[in-house]
Amino acid sequence: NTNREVLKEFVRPHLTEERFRHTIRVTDTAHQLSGRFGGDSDKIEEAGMLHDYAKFRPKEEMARWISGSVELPKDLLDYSPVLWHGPVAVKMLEKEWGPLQPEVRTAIASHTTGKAHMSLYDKIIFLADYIEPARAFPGVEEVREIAEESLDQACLAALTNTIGFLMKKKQTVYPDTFHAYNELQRKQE
Ligand code: DGI
Ligand code: FE
Ligand code: FE
Ligand code: FE
Repeated sequence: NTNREVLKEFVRPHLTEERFRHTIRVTDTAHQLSGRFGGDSDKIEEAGMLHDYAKFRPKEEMARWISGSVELPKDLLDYSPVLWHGPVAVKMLEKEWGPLQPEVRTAIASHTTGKAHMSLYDKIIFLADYIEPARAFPGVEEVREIAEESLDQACLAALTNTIGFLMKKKQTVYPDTFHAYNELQRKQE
């Protein structure tokens, strides 16, 4: 796949070797999920390969992208900087890569927190990032099993784990993470 090669060489200089390998695993996992649940493979490929593009940008630089953008939510600045790299990546990529298709943009922007009304692409990238084979979070194996059957239920399980983990560590939880959780939980009821 030539596009994958182009994407690889584009992202590689921005990532560590370990993060680069994670990026490949997320893209492969997203492809597998897409085989099960649908979606266009070129969009999956692009979102997977680009999702952590901004992961190693300095905090100050990411904060400037957020403050300077009319589109990015300013309340991100009240929450952990680990949440910033997704939304910031879409702004940086528009400048440094080129226009992104809307499905690719939102999948990258929401990959860390989730959000309400996630699209098929948002869910696939969010879940692939959580269950890629090298992930070893407590409970990840159960989420992998659920992902064999249901994209919504697997995302819900991942969100439940993440929220529980953050609360246990007495960390704040970004509201979009609760919105994603609430919506999928309601669907189950
Ligand atoms: O970039 P990756 O490491 O591949 O993965 P990611 O973008 O999903 O980031 C994972 C981290 O983000 C993990 O430590 C949990 C954290 N996280 C996810 N949602 C929230 C959150 N941290 C806070 N403080 N609040 C959230 O809502
Ligand atoms: Fe990430
Ligand atoms: Fe994630
Ligand atoms: Fe990631």
